Amino acid sequence: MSRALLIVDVQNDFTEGGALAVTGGDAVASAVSAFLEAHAGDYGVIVASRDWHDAEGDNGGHFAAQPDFVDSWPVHCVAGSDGAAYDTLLATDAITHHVHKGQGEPAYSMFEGATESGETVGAVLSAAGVLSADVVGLATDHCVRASALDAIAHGVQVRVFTDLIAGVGAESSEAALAELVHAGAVLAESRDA
Ligand code: VGL
Repeated sequence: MSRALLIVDVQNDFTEGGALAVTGGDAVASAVSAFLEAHAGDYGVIVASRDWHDAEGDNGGHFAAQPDFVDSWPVHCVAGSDGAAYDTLLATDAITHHVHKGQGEPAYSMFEGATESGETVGAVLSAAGVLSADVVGLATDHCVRASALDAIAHGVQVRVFTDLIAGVGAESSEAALAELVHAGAVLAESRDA
């Protein structure tokens, strides 16, 4: 029985100065690093995802010249680019599994991606006997939402640390958190960890 920390898309393109910057992204990166310094040892696995889109094509309609910022977006997190790298403020030493997602597809959830050895996040959690997971990262209303919903669907008890997330829109982030609570997630603060 163990606990997982799921760190969603803390990447340069989603933090201040990035192609699809989320306000508060840098603060989340720093706060997750501080949290890891104190709490990495509490977790059996620490899984971090990176959006890793193809440079060619529109990644299943995910990239658009005139994005609506709901279902389509400016070009971001192209595989291997600076924008796709973990934010420079994120301490990555304690991460046990690095997941890439979104090659040719939107893939909001880290459960749609795979580790460097080709495992899904679901397989990683099952193999480690994970029954509960804490979810942090970017963005609340998109990839955090989708990843947390998939964790619940995988049968894991989910806490979302509300001080370690940031969203694209205020209203859509509120709605995402309400949806997560309805689905069974607990909203907590990292100091309660
Ligand atoms: C994300 C918008 C587009 C995210 C990814 O990581 O939340 N948001 N692609």
